[in-house]
Formats: sequence, structure tokens, C-alpha cells
Amino acid sequence: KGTMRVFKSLVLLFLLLVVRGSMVQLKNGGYEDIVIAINPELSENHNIIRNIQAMVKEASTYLFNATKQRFFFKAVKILIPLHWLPKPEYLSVKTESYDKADVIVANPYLKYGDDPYTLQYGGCGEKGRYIHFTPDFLLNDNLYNIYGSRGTKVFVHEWAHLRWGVFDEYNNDAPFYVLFLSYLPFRCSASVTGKYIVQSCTGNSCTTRECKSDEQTKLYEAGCKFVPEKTQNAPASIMYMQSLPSVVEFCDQSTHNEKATNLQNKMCNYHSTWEIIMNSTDFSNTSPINSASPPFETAFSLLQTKDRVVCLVLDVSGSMAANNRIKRLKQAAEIFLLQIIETGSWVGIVTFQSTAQIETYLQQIINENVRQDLTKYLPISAGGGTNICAGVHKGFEVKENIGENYSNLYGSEIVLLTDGEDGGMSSCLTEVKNSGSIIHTIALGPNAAPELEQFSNMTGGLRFYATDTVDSNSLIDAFSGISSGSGNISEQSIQLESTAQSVTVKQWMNGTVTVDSTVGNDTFFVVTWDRSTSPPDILLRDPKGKEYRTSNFTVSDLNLRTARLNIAGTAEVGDWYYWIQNKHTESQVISMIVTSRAASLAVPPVTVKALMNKDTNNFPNPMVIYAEVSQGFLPVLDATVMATVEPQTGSAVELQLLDDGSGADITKNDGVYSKYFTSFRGNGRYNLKVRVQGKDKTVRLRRRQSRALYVPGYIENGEIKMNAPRPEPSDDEIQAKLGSFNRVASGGSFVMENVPSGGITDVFPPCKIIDLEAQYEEDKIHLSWTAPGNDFDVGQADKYIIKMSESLLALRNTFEDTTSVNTSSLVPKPAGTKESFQFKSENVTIENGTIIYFAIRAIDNASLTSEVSNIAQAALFIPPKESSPDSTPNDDVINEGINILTIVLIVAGSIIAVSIAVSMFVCILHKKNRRGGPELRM
Ligand SMILES: *[C@@H]1O[C@H](CO)[C@@H](O)[C@H](O)[C@H]1NC(C)=O
Ligand SMILES: *[C@@H]1O[C@H](CO)[C@@H](O)[C@H](O)[C@H]1NC(C)=O
Ligand SMILES: *[C@@H]1O[C@H](CO)[C@@H](O)[C@H](O)[C@H]1NC(C)=O
Ligand SMILES: *[C@@H]1O[C@H](CO)[C@@H](O)[C@H](O)[C@H]1NC(C)=O
Ligand SMILES: *[C@@H]1O[C@H](CO)[C@@H](O)[C@H](O)[C@H]1NC(C)=O
Ligand SMILES: *[C@@H]1O[C@H](CO)[C@@H](O)[C@H](O)[C@H]1NC(C)=O
Ligand SMILES: [Ca+2]
Ligand SMILES: [Ca+2]
Repeated sequence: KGTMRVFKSLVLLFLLLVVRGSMVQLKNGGYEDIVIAINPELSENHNIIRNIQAMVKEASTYLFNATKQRFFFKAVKILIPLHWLPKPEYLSVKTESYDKADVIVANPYLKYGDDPYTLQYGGCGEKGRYIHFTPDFLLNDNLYNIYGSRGTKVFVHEWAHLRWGVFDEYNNDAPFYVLFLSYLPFRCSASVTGKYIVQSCTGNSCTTRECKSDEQTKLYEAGCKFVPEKTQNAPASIMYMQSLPSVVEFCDQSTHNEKATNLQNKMCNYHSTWEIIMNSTDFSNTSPINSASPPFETAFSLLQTKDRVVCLVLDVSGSMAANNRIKRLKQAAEIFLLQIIETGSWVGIVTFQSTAQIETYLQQIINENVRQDLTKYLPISAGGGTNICAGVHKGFEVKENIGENYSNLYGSEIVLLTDGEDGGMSSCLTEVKNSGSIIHTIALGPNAAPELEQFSNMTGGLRFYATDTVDSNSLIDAFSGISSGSGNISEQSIQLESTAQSVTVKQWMNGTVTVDSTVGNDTFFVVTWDRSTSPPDILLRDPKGKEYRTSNFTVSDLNLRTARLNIAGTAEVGDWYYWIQNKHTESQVISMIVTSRAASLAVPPVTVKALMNKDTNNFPNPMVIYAEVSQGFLPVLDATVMATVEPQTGSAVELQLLDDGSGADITKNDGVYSKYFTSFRGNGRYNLKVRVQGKDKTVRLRRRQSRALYVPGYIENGEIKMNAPRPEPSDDEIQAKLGSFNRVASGGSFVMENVPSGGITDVFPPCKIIDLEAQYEEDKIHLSWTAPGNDFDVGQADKYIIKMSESLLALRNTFEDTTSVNTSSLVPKPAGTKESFQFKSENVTIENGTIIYFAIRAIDNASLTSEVSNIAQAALFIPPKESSPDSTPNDDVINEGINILTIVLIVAGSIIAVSIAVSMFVCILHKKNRRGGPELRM
């Protein structure tokens, strides 16, 4: 018991990793090829383009000064949606796409979302994925008072998140609990002047007054907000209150406050933003420019998206006859043509061996007949050598029949599949690079050319790897993953299921697929098998009890190993059950694939993106696997997410990805599920597939981290001018019922290098603990964290080392030399388990107001040690005798009967749910029970 009040809010943080395909280049300090894409959902509005241009131009000058004459924005491409009226000045897109853009302009899903933010992946110094601006933010000048000018302030703030992987220096929720500000300013620069204001509103009329604070404890009352002076001299910091006119700098080592409980500190090991920026490759690759302003004004090009044009370039060399490859290719490519490729797209087909041949020129998919017709051109026989360049060449020729609009290859896509090597591949690399065409590669089998991925690398294409293991479905999953990068999610096919198993004679494959309310149009159930020429016995029952049997499925004469059922209209929401019996005389692999599209234009479907931190990895670095589960821009929480990693040789590895804010998962409850992967089975390609299941879970609205600070108001000429309070969503809007759902997504492939052959000795330490929290409980200190594993976040560590100090930097810099906590009784639990440890420190006296810091490391049985954890702080305050009730924030919770009267928790870090940051627990001991003196022995 005890009257404990916890102000703990969980804020959402979208951290991830890879910059998928960002093509930004830095040349002589100038950023080029920045892509700002307008979502195809937005109606035509040229002010959006105009305001983007004004914003970036202004930001360029400001960035140049803030980075001490180092960086500026040289060239920006603005991607205009297909449906906006064409203009002569619009150029064609080449390899740019909405999905790969650095900045997107899109409506928030649900209102209240005008805060600009950066979807930031991964740790400190790692690039983010994109910056999201809403049209309102770009069009409504009234928001200037809240976020500051778009160009000079906000864009540079977000760019720093995106490009250099730095974090906010304010705490999203704690600023509004500035209770202990005078002890522990949350601001990077304590020199920002202002007042602590409390605002109370009745109806439309609001009054403000200065917050009351207690003389001795310096505690401010609840609801207190820091309102800065509009005119002041503080030059820092852009990652804190970028809106202040005087702010022109990032915090550096001299102005940085490492004790502030903000994300920058937690993520970047208590270093300042400028230190992190100075540590970036951008910084080391440039030198300052001797000039007062950027040497070039930002140049803009306007590129308009075109209809999707895709050419399948398929290997039919002799090796394709092995392992049933040519038949599996037919099954998989047919799924692409009939179910995946978006209506309105143009598709052509080329095959190659020693020479290449156009099977069909481009045809526009205007109806089902065109799709069916295209499948007739899929190859059915194989023979000859492998000449990849010949295939790519012919692929470039198929667009010849579609006229003026496509006078070049810009923006077209090639899906290049091969299973063989080709010594002459390098002969067409330059041509490919200059073509303006995007090449997606599918490497099939263990002997596919190792250089294949160079094509996708150079052109920003996707990369897949499919094995010959039939029951992994990897070839089908690769083709299913090639949907358009246009951002037009309602037109895209979504994979609900893809599963396969070997079924013995007369045995069954039974299962369930859930169709949720966000999808259901254009739904296909596809059963494939690999031996018999007639289908197995199929029974499929919809949620209403309607039954479909084998005879209701279509088996094409051209492909005797696929049965396909297209559900008319919108498929029933709920669980679909299937029973499939193998009627063949021997066992065979049977698979079930289900795809669908959005049911409504107004409700975005639940989607999954599976990602990795790298495309190519050097042993012994771990891979990190991520799955981003979202509905529109909202994270989906509490789903079960399983990843399957399939190596070139050896069996596939399954692992569960977690959104628990420990190990590889930097943020708890952000809809990004993560895990380290270290079970390497040798060199070569690995493919990734992710399966997501939701059981009656809810989508919750969370604000994003890494967003521009919403300033509550300003003091101008001594007068307090409050901004409109930030609009807050209601509970109904936060808890949208989603029901059950199923999703499957391919995450593409990665390549491992330098994996030692033979037995691997343990080279993987436990992962860094990132969620250490500390708190006083009576006269003890209570620490909690999530257990790391033997190998990063897998397995079980051997022991822990816990250290404490009154100096935060001592723990960071000289961990070994600080005071040890006796951990002999502490045995690590399996990875992912919550650990809890309580101890009484005999030899340290904590005085009123003292803050003690704690950090922890884990050691595995091979004596490999994790990095030093985040640093948790515990502070003790004893309130004065005469504290007036309304000077404390918790006057309503006084309980006379116990020792500890009020415990105010500012879980600054874990506010960021995540665990992140430092958690600071402040105990206030009741004066009555502590008359004896201000000291507490721990
Ligand atoms: C440029 O930065 C310096 C400090 O780094 C600051 O004193 C100066 O006011 C800034 N100039 C502009 C135009 O922002
Ligand atoms: C700078 O980068 C190096 C190497 O990547 C790293 O070891 C070091 O910790 C970084 N310093 C800071 C302040 O992040
Ligand atoms: C392409 O490959 C180069 C060198 O192998 C690598 O440095 C680069 O990051 C890759 N680019 C992409 C977009 O994968
Ligand atoms: C699949 O369903 C059939 C028909 O209900 C049943 O006979 C069979 O035992 C089930 N098989 C499995 C593996 O569940
Ligand atoms: C399945 O096909 C049979 C006849 O082939 C037809 O009578 C029945 O209505 C079909 N079932 C469904 C659910 O469409
Ligand atoms: C889905 O199909 C229904 C008819 O069943 C149609 O009214 C709706 O517009 C379709 N949704 C989309 C996004 O095409
Ligand atoms: Ca997460
Ligand atoms: Ca280990």
C-alpha cells in the first residue's frame, strides 16, 4: 500500500532503422536528390508545392548557419500525384517513389495530427525513415505561433532527426509536469527564459497565472507549463524549442544538460546533439564553406508520377528445369498477374536464356481478361545458357508500343528473376543505372548470380531471395511483395495468408484465415500443390457458413497445379475455415495463399512492413529484424508477430518479434516489433517473411515522438499570450476497435559475409539494457529492467554487474570505477523477462535532494559483456514542515498513515514508454514521520 501516485504516460515513439532507398546525396555540403512526395490521396493544391519550396529555401539558409557553414539544401525533387493535372514543366519520375521519399505530405489518419514528426528508426546516429507533414501544417500560417516558422525552424529540426539520428531535447509529457524543473531542467539550455504558467479555462474564456511553487522543494503545481519569452537571447537549441526566434544553434557539449530526462540523452548516451552530428559521416565527408550564406539557392524539380509500368524479365535457362522451378515460377508469376498488380498498370513479359525474347509487349490491365491473357505468356519450358543483360535489354524494349507518354524508361519497373550466374552481367550496369528504370531482383536457388542485387541497389528496387524449399512459399511471397510504391494503399493487394506444408497421402491441411473489416475486396483464395495434376479436395467455409468446394475453384488448363477462388464483392468479415485433403498417391506440398484489397477508401487497411537494419551484413554483427504494423499512420499494438528467416542452406529459423521496449526494440508500444537475429547458418542470402496475427486487439492512437514541440504560448512585452490548447483526442478516438486480423509480408533478403565455417564459438554478448528504472521504496532501492539474453536478446545471461554513483558521467565514462552493488544473489532470468532487484545500501548516506544514478551490465557464460545500460536516477526530497497543501501537486492524495506520503514519479524516460530514458523517481517523505532529521539512510 502507500499513497503512490504515478504520473506515467506512455508516448509513442516510432523508431526504426533503415532508410529504405533514400537516395539523398551530399556533395560539397549540399544535399541533393531529396525527395518530397505528395500523397496521391490529396486533391490538387498548388499552394502545397509553393509552400514546400518556400520552406526548404528558408531552411537552407538556417541550416547552413546552424551547422556552422557546413550543410545546405541544394536540390529537391517534389513528387506530384498522378491525378493532378499534367503541366508542361513537370518532368517524369525516374527511380523516385512515394514509398522511398524522405519527406511525405499526407493527411493524418484521424484528426489532431498536425504535429510534424519524423519516423525515426533505430538508435542514435541512425537515419530515420521519413518526415511527415500534413497539408494543414503546410497551408495554415496560424500554426507558426505553435511550431515556429516552417522553414527556419521546423524543417531543420525534423531534418536533424531524419538525417543524423538525433532526438528531442524536451520530454513530450514531462514539460507539463515541470514540477522539478528548478532541480532538473528538461531543457538543453537552461538559459531560455520564461515563466511557469497555469492556465484554467471555463468554456471559451481562459485565465492564466504564474504557478505556485514551494520555497524549499521548488515543486510546482500540477498543470504548470513553461512559457518562454518571445524575445530573448538563448541561441539553443533547435532540438528543444525551435520556435523561438533567438534559437539558431544545436546544443553542444558546453550547453548540453546530460541530466535532463529526455530522449536525446537516453538514446545518445548522454551526449549533445552537436556531438552526434559531428560524429556523422556527413560531417566527416565535408568541410566548412567560407561564405556567409549557402553557395547555391535550393533548386526544385517537379516530377509527376505516371501509370505503373512493369516488365517481368524471367530466366528460362536450362537450370530452371531443375527443382520444379519453371512450374513454381508459373504459379508465382500468375499470382502476381491475377492478384497483385494494380488495375490500370501496364505489364509486359520477356524471357531470356542465352538470348532474350519479348513474349508480350505492354498491355494495360483494364479488366480481368487482360490479366488472364497475360498469364498465357508465362514460360513453361527451359533450356540454354544465362544472359542477364540480354534479358534486361529486351525488358527495356517492351514499352515501345505505348506511345508518347513513355518516350523513355523513366519510372518503369523490371522484375528480374534468375537462378544462374552470368559472367557478363557487369556489361550493362551503366546502362541500367542511367535508364531511369527501377529493377527489382528475385534470386532463385543457391546459384543465382551474386552480383544480382547490384541492379536493385543502383536503381532503388526491391530484392528477394527464393529457395527451392517448396514449403517455404518463398517464390510466391517474393512476387506478392512487389506492389506499387505509389502510396496508394487502397489500390494495393494485401497478403493475408501464405502457408504451406508437406501433406502425406490422405492427410489434411486444415486452417483458419481471418478477414478483417479493413479488407475484403478482390479477395482470392489460392491453393497450390506440387505433384498431382488434379487438385486436392478443398472445403472452404465462410463466417456465415457458406461452403466452397473444389468445384467452385478454377483450375486453368495452362497451370494444373493451382486452384483459385475469387470471392465476389466484399468478402465476409470473420474467420474463414479450410480443410484440404491430399488425394494424390504420394505425399506433396500443399499451400494456401490469400490476398485481398482495401474494403473502403475511407478506412485505411492494416498493413505490415517487414524490414531489416541492413542489406549486407558482416559477421559477427547481428541483424535486426523489424515489423511495422499499422493502420494508416497509427500503430497497431498487441499483435503476435513471428518472423521466419530462411538461409540458403539449412533450415529456416522462426523468432517472435516484440514491441516491448527492450533489446532490439527501442520503443515499447509503437507498433514496431523488433528482434535481434544471430542464428547464422553460413554465408550467402537469407530471406525474411513476417506473419502477423491480431486477436480482437485495438488500434490505439499515439502521438509520435521526434516531433516539433507544441509551444503552449509566449510572453511578449511582459504579457502572456497563450496559444490554443493542443487538441486532444477523446478516448473513443484512441480506442478504435479493429477485431482479429491476419497478415503476411515478405521482408526481402539480406546477404551474410564472413560467417566462419565449422562450429561457431560464442561471439555475441547480451544486448544493452535500455529500460533500467530506479525507485526508492522506504529505505531500499528498487531497480527493474528487462532481462537481456546470452546472445543479444535471445537466451539467458550469466550474471549482472550493477553500479551506482552520484555522478551520471562517472557511470557513463568509468563504469568499472564506480561503487558496486552486491549482485551475488541475482541470477539472470531468460531474455525478455522482467527483472526486479531490491537492495539496501549500507554505506551510502543520501541527503535530501541527492540524486543517485544507477547503471547495469550483463555478462554471458562466455564472459562477453553488454554495453552499459541507460542510466536510471533516483532522487530523494524531504518536504519542508510548513509546505502548504496547494503547493504540492498531489494535495489530494495525502495519507497520514504511512511513512511515505507522496511519491511523485516523473518517469520521464519511460514516459517514452519505451523505457527509454532515465526514469526519475522522487520520493517525498512525510514530514511527520521524519522529524528526526533530513537524512535517510539507505
Ligand atoms: C548564425 O549563427 C550564429 C551563432 O552560431 C548567430 O550568432 C547568428 O545570429 C546566426 N545568424 C542568423 C542569420 O541566424
Ligand atoms: C562516434 O562514433 C564512434 C564510432 O562510430 C563511436 O565509437 C563513438 O561512441 C561516437 N561518439 C559519440 C559521441 O557518439
Ligand atoms: C549499394 O551498395 C553499396 C556498396 O556495396 C553500398 O555502400 C550502398 O549502401 C548500397 N546502396 C543501397 C541503396 O543499398
Ligand atoms: C482436418 O480436418 C479433418 C476433417 O474435419 C479431420 O478429419 C482431420 O483430423 C483434421 N486434420 C488435422 C491435422 O487437424
Ligand atoms: C459451388 O458450385 C456449385 C455448382 O458447381 C454451386 O451450386 C454452388 O452454389 C457454388 N457454391 C458457392 C458458395 O458459390
Ligand atoms: C469494395 O467493394 C465495394 C462493393 O462490394 C465497393 O462499394 C467499394 O467501393 C470497394 N472499395 C474499394 C476501395 O474499391
Ligand atoms: Ca517497438
Ligand atoms: Ca553470448
